[in-house]
Amino acid sequence: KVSAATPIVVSTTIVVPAGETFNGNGQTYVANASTLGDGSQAENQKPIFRLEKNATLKNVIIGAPGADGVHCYGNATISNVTWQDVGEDALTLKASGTVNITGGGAYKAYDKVFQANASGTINIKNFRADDIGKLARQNGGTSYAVNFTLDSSDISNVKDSIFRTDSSSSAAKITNTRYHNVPTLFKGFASGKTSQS
Ligand code: DGU
Ligand code: CA
Ligand code: CA
Ligand code: CA
Repeated sequence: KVSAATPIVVSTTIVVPAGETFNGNGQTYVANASTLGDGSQAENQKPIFRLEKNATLKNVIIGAPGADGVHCYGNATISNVTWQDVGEDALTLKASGTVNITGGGAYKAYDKVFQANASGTINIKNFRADDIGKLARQNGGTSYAVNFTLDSSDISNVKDSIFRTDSSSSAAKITNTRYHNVPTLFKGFASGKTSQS
């Protein structure tokens, strides 16, 4: 009988320094619920990973509890990262920059998967998401510009929308993506700021 590898329990946020790469080699990381957060919808949980500017996170599985997932302070590369059971949210852009998310997936997100709390760009490619509230959300009531793109992905069982903003300067573009049970692609964007092909 093949048994799953024991998850690594993270009690203190793992910091990936500026410009460096953290390769999880396919291992599963979970939060210590009592120090980082239980992965509920309670705010102010801590991230399992904190990426400083131009850091890369790759080949990581984030299990439950997922706490506040991954925080990115500026540009980041996220490659083959799977959130098996998203906690409060999966990844937050905390300081302006471009986040390129390629491969991997996100599952069981009661509300948001990706959260933009600063201006910038969030590019999502070759991604799978299922059983989520929203794929990406710009922080409610903010007016800075966020550019969202989604390409070559497969998104299913969404409660709200794929991309949501309250900012008239933000934009979103979806290409080459399949959906199943997705009620709305874009919410809150100004006319002319969205496209789908
Ligand atoms: O509205 O700012 O959900 O980063 C209240 C908060 C909220 C954020 C966000 C996040 O928008 O906490 O998780
Ligand atoms: Ca939140
Ligand atoms: Ca969840
Ligand atoms: Ca959060």
